[in-house]
Amino acid sequence: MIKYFKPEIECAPRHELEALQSFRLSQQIRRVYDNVKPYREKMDAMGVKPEDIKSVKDLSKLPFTVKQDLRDNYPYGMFATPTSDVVRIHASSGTTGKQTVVGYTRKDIDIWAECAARALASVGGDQNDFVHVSYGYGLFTGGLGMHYGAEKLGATAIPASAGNSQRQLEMFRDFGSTIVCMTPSYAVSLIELMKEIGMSKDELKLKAGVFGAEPWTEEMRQQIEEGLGIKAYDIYGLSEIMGPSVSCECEYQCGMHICEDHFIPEIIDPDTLEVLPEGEQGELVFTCITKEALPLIRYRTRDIATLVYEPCKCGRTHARMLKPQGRTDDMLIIRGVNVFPSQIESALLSVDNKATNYLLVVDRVNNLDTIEVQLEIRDDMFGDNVKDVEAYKKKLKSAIDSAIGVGVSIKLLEPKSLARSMGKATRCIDNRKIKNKFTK
Ligand code: DLL
Repeated sequence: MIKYFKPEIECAPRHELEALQSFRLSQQIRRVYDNVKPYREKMDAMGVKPEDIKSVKDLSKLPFTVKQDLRDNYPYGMFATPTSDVVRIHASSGTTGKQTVVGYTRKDIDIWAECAARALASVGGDQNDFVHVSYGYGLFTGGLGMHYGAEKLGATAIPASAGNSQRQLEMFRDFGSTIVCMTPSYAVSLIELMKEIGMSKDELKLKAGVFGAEPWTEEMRQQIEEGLGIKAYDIYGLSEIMGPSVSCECEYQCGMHICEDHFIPEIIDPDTLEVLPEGEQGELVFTCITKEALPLIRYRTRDIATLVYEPCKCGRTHARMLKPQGRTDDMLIIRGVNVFPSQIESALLSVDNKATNYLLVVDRVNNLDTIEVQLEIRDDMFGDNVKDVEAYKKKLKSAIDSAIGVGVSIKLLEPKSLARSMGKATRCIDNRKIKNKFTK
């Protein structure tokens, strides 16, 4: 049975949804113009007044926002409310530059909890579920975001946070967890641990999981579904816009429904900044139409995705975003060819669907870019036959080379030599950047 948290909104006819978006957008732009100096300045510079924004069709008249705007106005300069109305802050997990601070009013927290409740309902959750939250609790939005969603749904939240993996597995079993929330890479390392300690998925009551905060492939989905005996759903979000549950898959697993009554999505060409037609891949941009504390307008996420507006079999009418293919800033340029780490992961897993412990090491040797794919071997993989090892390496190399159009080298590592992630996994080290930093 398909479950919804708020069917009248999630399944509203598109014309009603668009009318609501237009109304909220025009009100939001007025608020932002009056209360956020950097937006007032940007709009004035473009000659746009709040009264010019009457409907979603006027969105393209508005200025974009980028992460640097938040950094330039650190910490609270983009807030539209006094900090006395802000009941919580989180900070983005950016690895480069200054972290960015995001804030929420009480109403923002309520709306966020509702979006997270919708996400959990869309994967089949209800008040009978035990929602085990293994995203980190703290400045990262993952833990508290899903926790409030579970409570809003009326389910039982288990605030496990990340870490202490064996305890996590024991809690799954002893507390009867039915839905898990964690990064896909952490799920993979828990599956590995289950094998080591001899725990079977049949001892668990898990039925579904919402996995996000980092890119993952269909091959990895299959591995998690098999390893935990569940359905694995993709969930997306970012701190600047809200946190987890900006969008989430439904039981049909065919793209993540965006909470469009709160966030208007667009896809743009990151070079020309032109809005792209439906179905084209480009940079995802969001406008927050109900956020009070930090209402970002046309925020450029850097995530590369595609929007689909076709009605979904689940009955939800809200647009779906297809699995993000990576970030514009994650894209590697190897000898002039654009390569996304996710393409390599897909090729790797198409040859060996258990090969999830890998690391890409990019370097420049004699002025030539190189990629080494480091991959852990598993105890059960080969006997003593060196030929098997060579054949395996050859197969991997040829799948990856043809997927990305650039030759890679494969290095097999001892089991357990790569660090396991409990949050967002590090999949790529680009030594060219480190060298540039020091040679500058
Ligand atoms: O990662 C929020 C989140 C928590 C989402 C838990 C889902 C689950 P940030 O730390 O600000 O927020 O990182 C946001 O992570 O711009 C994407 O690049 C990436 N990301 C998030 N979800 C997905 C996903 C949280 N499902 C950044 N697939 C985003 C691919 C994702 N990338």
